[in-house]
Amino acid sequence: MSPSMGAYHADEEEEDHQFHKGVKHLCEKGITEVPKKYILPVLERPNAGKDDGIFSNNDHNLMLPVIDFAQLQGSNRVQALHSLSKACEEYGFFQLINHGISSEVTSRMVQEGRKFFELPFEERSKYMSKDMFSPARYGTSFNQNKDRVFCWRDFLKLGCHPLSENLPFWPSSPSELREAAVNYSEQTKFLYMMLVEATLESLGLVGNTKSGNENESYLKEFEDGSQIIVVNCYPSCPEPDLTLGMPSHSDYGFLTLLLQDELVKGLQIQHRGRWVTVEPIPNSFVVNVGDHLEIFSNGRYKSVLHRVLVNPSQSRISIASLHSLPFSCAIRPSPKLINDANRKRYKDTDFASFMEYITACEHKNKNFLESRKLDLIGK
Ligand SMILES: O=C(O)CCC(=O)C(=O)O
Repeated sequence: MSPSMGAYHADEEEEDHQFHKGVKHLCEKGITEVPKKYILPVLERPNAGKDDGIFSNNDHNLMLPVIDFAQLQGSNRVQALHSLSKACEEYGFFQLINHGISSEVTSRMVQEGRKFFELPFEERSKYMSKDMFSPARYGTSFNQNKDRVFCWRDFLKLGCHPLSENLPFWPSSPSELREAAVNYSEQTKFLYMMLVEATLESLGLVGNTKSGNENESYLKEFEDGSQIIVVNCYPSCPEPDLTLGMPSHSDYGFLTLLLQDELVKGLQIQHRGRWVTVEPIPNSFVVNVGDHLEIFSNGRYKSVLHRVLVNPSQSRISIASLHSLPFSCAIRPSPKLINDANRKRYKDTDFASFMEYITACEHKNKNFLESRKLDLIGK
């Protein structure tokens, strides 16, 4: 190799190293165009297929089904459970209003999350780690160890269960982040447990007609389940048509509670073969079915593909609270939902297999879930 070739590779490596520091860092250095590292192949760009009507970008906004949590917990529960069930079957998503978490708790979480990304890079970088199980992890893109093309997102992931073991490792700056995140994680966990109970009831697995012990043992496993809070930061992007904040993916867990930016849209879900933009509703959570719930419900509830667009003039923050069963627990179709007419459609799995899978390959679309499907043809 000639000395100049060596220098060329060293330059490329140095440039690649820069991208691993995150999009915020890149923007702080001042850019007017999207670097090659973030440019998606034409068919994966936000407007691909727009002209032939297959996908839509800005022209199709979607009001997700709305579930009123107050009704779910009140005298209208039966009707609300029916709406929840239909939303999980047809959209895999719904917006939860009247959820009981105060706007002070949610806005403090957003505010402290935003402040974290405003810290000098040296402070943020203390939490950079390749360890997927790290209790606090600052990173960029979707899976920066595997992604060939990077996406326009930085994140802070906080492990929340058990809180006492994770908390000492969370960022100590900004000074109020820990307190805001503790409140937020406790309140979203409580809300999640109420939603789990409703979800299991809508599937006919717990409820008034079951014994107290039966209901309790079901719910105990969920209570001990995993929770990760992800603060997503999408800086404004000079060429938003060339890249994505997050590529098309489904969530691995049971349910995700997402606090969307109330002012800046960006979340798109795949619905009836089109990409549609979710209209934010102030003071609501976007709730979505994850892969584990699709498996647990034996395919009745759908873990739906979604992605995030970026914006030319405004940065965007979202906070996802991802919940599932304990890391060690087997994820399988509930035996009570399987019979001759509804055969088992998914192999048993667990969180460790998911981690192994994403560590070994680029996570794209629903490929983990696809790998768990049983071939029922001719059986
Ligand atoms: O930022 C958003 O609206 C969506 C985030 C998301 O899809 C995720 O955290 O998995």
